Amino acid sequence: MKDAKPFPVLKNDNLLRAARGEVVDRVPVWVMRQAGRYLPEFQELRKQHDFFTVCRTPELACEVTMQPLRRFDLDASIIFSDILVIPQALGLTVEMHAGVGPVLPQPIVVPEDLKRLTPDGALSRLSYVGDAITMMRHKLEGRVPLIGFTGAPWTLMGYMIEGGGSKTMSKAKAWLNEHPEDSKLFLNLLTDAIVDYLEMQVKAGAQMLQVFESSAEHLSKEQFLQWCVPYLKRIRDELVDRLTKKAIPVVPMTLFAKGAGHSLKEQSELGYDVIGLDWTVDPLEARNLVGPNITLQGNLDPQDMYRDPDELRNLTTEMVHKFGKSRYIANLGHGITPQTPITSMEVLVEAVHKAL
Ligand code: 1CP
Repeated sequence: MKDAKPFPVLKNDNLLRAARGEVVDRVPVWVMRQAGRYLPEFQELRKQHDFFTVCRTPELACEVTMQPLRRFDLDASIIFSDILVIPQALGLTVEMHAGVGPVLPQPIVVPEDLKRLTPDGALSRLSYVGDAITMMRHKLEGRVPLIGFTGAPWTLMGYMIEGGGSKTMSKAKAWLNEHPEDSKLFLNLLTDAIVDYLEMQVKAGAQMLQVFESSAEHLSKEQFLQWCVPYLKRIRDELVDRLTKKAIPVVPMTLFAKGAGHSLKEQSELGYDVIGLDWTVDPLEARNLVGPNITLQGNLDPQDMYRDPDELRNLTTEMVHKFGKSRYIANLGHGITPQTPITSMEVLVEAVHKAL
């Protein structure tokens, strides 16, 4: 992007400072899925446009990314997209069915099906995400940093085998047992695509990256260490290597492995700056396990957003007190759910900022 306009100067960099372990003015807060169905203006826009049309049209993706920032005093934005754009770019059809979620009508059933995937050219089919990121950096006018993201290999493999979301991921888990060599091939293929994709996002202007290993919750500790950790490490190492070789500044990275509180120490050794926690993890125990040099993110139970405002305020304050002001980014322990009252977001954000 030789002739590209420089990006506006960042005014609120508390998120990036927290990620790097620097002093913050206030505890930064953002919310996973902060753009989405709990916002009436999102629902309104979705009536006019199909989900993936929103993802693929930079103006629409930016509009939706901006929606929560107009309402709440958040410290970060996250580009509107979905983890399933990678399976799409690899040649699988992905549909978004109302009330169901993502559906992949021709999933990967047997190892032979891996031949249907089209890694060549996948990155160019994702260029619309880069376009949205670059546009969003300008539209933000430096107000807060912009986070880019990806699904992690095991989580993407799960959706691609199951043909959508699954309560058990049993077909994908059966693959790990029955086709271990092909599982490695599959996970490596996804890892390669992910590294390309994250590099592209950084070049486009992403100031921080989050890797969602949301389906870690279906694996035992042993399986997590075998089927997630090596690929998560490869993503971080290869991305840093590539950016460094090209003299592109490395951005902070967050690993959110839902349900992997059994392996916090192992997660802290993978090179990520930030470890995201779900609500099953105690903040003080997490800090003891990861040590002082990792930033923690999380971890209010999304269900607490349905409590009355005083209770929510108290729970949030208590959480922030437990984590403390240094090396901490406040968030929920998973995505905000569609029926959440708007006022709960206001209470949460204000309580985080006032806690310390
Ligand atoms: O019709 C709609 O509008 C669908 C709702 C929706 C939204 C708002 C989906 C379908 N995806 C999204 C956006 C989205 N997805 C973001 C946007 C940025 C933000 O504001 O945070 C992000 C970060 C994601 C990531 C994502 N998609 C994850 C990882 C995070 C997590 O929640 O664990 C996963 C697992 C998905 C898959 C997915 N996409 C959509 C749904 C409903 C699901 C989950 C389906 C399931 O497993 O049951």
